[in-house]
Amino acid sequence: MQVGIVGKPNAGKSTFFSAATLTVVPIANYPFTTIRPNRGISYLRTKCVCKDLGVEDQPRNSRCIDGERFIPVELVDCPGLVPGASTGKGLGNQFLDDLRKADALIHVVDASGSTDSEGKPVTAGSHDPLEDVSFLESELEAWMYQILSKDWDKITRKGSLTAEELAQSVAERLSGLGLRKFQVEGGLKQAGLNEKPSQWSREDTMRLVGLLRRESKPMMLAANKIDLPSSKSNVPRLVASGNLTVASSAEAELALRRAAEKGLISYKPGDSDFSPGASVKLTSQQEAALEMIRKQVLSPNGASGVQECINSAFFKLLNMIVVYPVEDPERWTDHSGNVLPDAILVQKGSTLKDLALRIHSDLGEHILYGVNARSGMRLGESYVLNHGDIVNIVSASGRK
Ligand SMILES: Nc1nc2c(ncn2[C@@H]2O[C@H](COP(=O)(O)OP(=O)(O)O)[C@@H](O)[C@H]2O)c(=O)[nH]1
Ligand SMILES: [Mg+2]
Repeated sequence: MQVGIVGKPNAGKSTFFSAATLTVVPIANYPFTTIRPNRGISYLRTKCVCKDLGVEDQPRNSRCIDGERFIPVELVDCPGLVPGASTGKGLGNQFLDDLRKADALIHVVDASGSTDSEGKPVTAGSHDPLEDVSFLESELEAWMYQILSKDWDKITRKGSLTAEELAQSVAERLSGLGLRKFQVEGGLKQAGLNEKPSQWSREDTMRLVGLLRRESKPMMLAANKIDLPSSKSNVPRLVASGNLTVASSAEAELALRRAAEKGLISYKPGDSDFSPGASVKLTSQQEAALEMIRKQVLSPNGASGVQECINSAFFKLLNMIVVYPVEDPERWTDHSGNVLPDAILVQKGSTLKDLALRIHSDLGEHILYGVNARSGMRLGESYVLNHGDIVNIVSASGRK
């Protein structure tokens, strides 16, 4: 699963991306935070089950700091989207390529209204960030409409199609966006469209496209630059737009992570405050800058918001949960004795067998049953996993 950072130029996308991928706590499996210039590893933060169990864990695929589990996820910093993009303006193949691969989007919005619709600086508060929201949605939809309507007459010429055939042709056209046939069928039903596409109006098609956009690219807002005073009145307006919205200051988060990296402060991404570093003494200038972040961002907002955006994208937009597979259900370890070695992200609704297949195809194909490692209860292969489950999978090809 991959989350794309989108928005107009100068909204703070790259700052957000740099902050979110600056690893204060690198883990062995991911020595590089940047995979390619615009692709990087960020971390989800979730309360680790080690505290519940009262054990000291030895994570392998993730990190645990003070009982908080940090699980690697992929982020993509997409090029800025400007008005007219769907007709070719400033919209390179790079953008489409990045967008295609993203499973969900974080739209970084300049909530301070200090940049116009193309990202050029204007007087703070003079641009309405709500415009950027509807604008990006309609650009994406215009682009999807174009893809869909290419050779559309080939479909419509046939006159009446079966529901199946129609969903198939629409899904084929939009397959690059990761849309599946059943999702298109749902969209057609919800849009109340019949099997005679020749009778559809442009509004009909656009309604369908709107539904399919939400389905294939669920999006949330990072109401960014909340350290600037003109953001104050805009954040509630962005929340009221109905989109999942998290207020953020990417710049503050970047400064905090850099300070933590240098040992100047003790701070974990997502913390509501920082404390002095163990050894290094701050200059008065550094102290003043950090105090400003505390006063303008952390105190009023509860956190910088960047970590909450990453968490919301995976937990809320993509409906992921975290489960902990173990090989020894009594000691919660892998075969080398590491306690709670792996924290794995799966989609809500996944079964034990889905998890087994994720770990290894062999394990999934030969699964016999599972064990809930907290209760010792046996679980069937169709058991639906819950967030925080610790499970042992028993297969005919050996225990895992
Ligand atoms: N005040 C403030 N400025 C920010 C914030 N995030 C980014 N910026 C500034 O906005 C400008 C554009 O940022 P950048 O990340 O390059 O935007 P992009 O074009 O969307 O990638 C830079 O000058 C950043 O320092 C923030 O949270 N607060
Ligand atoms: Mg950028």
